[in-house]
Amino acid sequence: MTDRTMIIIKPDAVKRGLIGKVISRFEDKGFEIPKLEMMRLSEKRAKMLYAVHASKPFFKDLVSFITSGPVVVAIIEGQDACEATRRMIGPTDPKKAPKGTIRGDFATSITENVIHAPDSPENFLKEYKVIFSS
Ligand code: 3AN
Repeated sequence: MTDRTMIIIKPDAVKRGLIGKVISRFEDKGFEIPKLEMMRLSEKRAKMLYAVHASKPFFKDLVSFITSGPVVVAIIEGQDACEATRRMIGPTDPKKAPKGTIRGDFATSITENVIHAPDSPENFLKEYKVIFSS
C-alpha cells in the first residue's frame, strides 16, 4: 500500500552534516520526497510533538534539544512508507540499533538520536498538523 510518513532530521544530525546521508537512504530505497523543509521548531510545537512524553523525566531535555537548532522535515511517500521508515531508522537507543539502520550507523545517544518518525499513520497525521499548521 502506498502511504506517507514524515521524518524529522534532528539538530544533532543537521549540525554534523548528515542531512544528505539521511535523505539518501530514503531516495536509495525508492521513496519519493514530495516535501522537504528546513525549519526551527518553536517550544510550543516541540511540546505538542512530544506530548505523550510530557510526564517523563527526559521531557525537558527532549524539548530543549529538538529546539536547539534547525531541523529538516521531509515527507516520505511510497510502499508501506510508515512501517518501512520505522524499520530504517531503528530502535530509539542507538546502542540497541543494528548496523544498517540510520540510528545504528549515525546516532550517538538516546536523546541525540539523529532522526524522528511517527510510529503509525494516525500519528503521522497528528504530527503533520503540529509541524505545518499556521
Ligand atoms: P522513537 O523516536 O524511537 O519513536 P519515542 O517516541 O519513544 O522514540 O521517544 C521520543 C524521543 O524521546 C526519542 N527519539 C528520544 O530522543 C527520547 N527518548 C526516549 N526515551 C528516552 C530515554 N529513556 N531517555 C532519554 N530520551 C529518551
